[in-house]
Amino acid sequence: MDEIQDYTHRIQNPLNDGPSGTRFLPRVIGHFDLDYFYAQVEEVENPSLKGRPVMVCVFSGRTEDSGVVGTANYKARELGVHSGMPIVQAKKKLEGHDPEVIRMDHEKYEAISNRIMEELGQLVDALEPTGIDEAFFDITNSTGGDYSRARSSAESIKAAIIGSENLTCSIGIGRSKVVAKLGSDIAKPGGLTVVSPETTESFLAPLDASKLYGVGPKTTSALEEMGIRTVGELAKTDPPELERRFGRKFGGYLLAAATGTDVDPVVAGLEPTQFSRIVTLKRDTRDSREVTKQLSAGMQYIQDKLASSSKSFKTVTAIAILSDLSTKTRSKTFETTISDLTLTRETVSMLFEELSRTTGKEFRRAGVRVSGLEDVEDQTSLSEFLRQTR
Ligand code: DCP
Ligand code: CA
Ligand code: CA
Repeated sequence: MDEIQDYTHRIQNPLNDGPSGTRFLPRVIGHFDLDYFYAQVEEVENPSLKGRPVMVCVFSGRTEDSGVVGTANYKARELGVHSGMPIVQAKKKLEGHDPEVIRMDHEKYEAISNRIMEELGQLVDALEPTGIDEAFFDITNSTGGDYSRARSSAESIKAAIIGSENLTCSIGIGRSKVVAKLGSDIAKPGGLTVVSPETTESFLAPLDASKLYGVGPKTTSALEEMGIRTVGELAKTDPPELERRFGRKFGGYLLAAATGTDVDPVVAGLEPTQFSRIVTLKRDTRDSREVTKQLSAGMQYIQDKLASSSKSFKTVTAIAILSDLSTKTRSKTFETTISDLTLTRETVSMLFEELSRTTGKEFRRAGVRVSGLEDVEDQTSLSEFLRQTR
């Protein structure tokens, strides 16, 4: 029972009431993140790629090689390639190493992601996806708050994903979301970090504060100005000092994060992977300007969805439903994420123009979809924190 005594921020768990009616369990929170996700998917699909540097790229289409690397396998990373690097530069790094350059296929990765989330949801008490290849989960009840059972549980999850999709992931287990997330980061690739309640403080202290969930570049430099670099230093800072600089809510969160006592719960629910809107046109037409105009309200709706969920997108798709009711789509994937759909009006219009040209038919209905959703930077889905401050 030592672990329970050691845990200062106890969460009452009504589903786990003991005979006396109340029982406190140390929370067991996990975070899982798939290893080099898009590139690993490509390796699984084509095993001959294993051992070779692989990068999955977004081509902008301007010149043959213009665009950026979305992700790369570890072989390519060892040679200096990273996400966001221009393709031309990455190719130079891999010269003479027999690289494989693959075009990003969002829909394929999303389908795999959806299957994995579905499966994981069955293995944990609550699952909260936070991106295409990661999720928080709660296993307090199913482990009875026991950290050695939590370790077996995490191992079963890893085995399940290998069994069904042949993909490896990294998992962190701890008493809070922040600890769990740090654990999975450190475990990459393929590992498992279990931080028991009693080792939490010593685990956190030496880490860079910038590694904390929700601490982006802006917060990091503000902390540096205050002379705070490590999580241990942050943990020892006077609460009023943090509150003055960051406000009561975020200041309080930072301190909790640094001590592994952030109480943000795992909120079950599927993270949206796309937003879309389809309208029936006033009359059948192939005029792309007219179609885009009639989609204005739909685009505004998607814009509002993006804003309220703090999401940006990578891919925009024009959807055309022809008079014979067949559906045709045309997409564009951008090099960087975009948070304002209205800025892509021209692109949407251009995609409809292409659809009009290639189908040679009139559209009855038309729609827009944004996908490849990501959290807007510095606003990671600390769901509780954001809900309160928005
Ligand atoms: N991604 C992207 N562009 C970026 C970053 C990521 O397209 N700038 C995509 C490709 C990644 C996926 O999102 O495979 C998941 O992102 P991660 O940050 O989790 O990175 P990886 O899974 O690729 O690598 P790691 O093993 O470090 O988690
Ligand atoms: Ca990943
Ligand atoms: Ca990730």
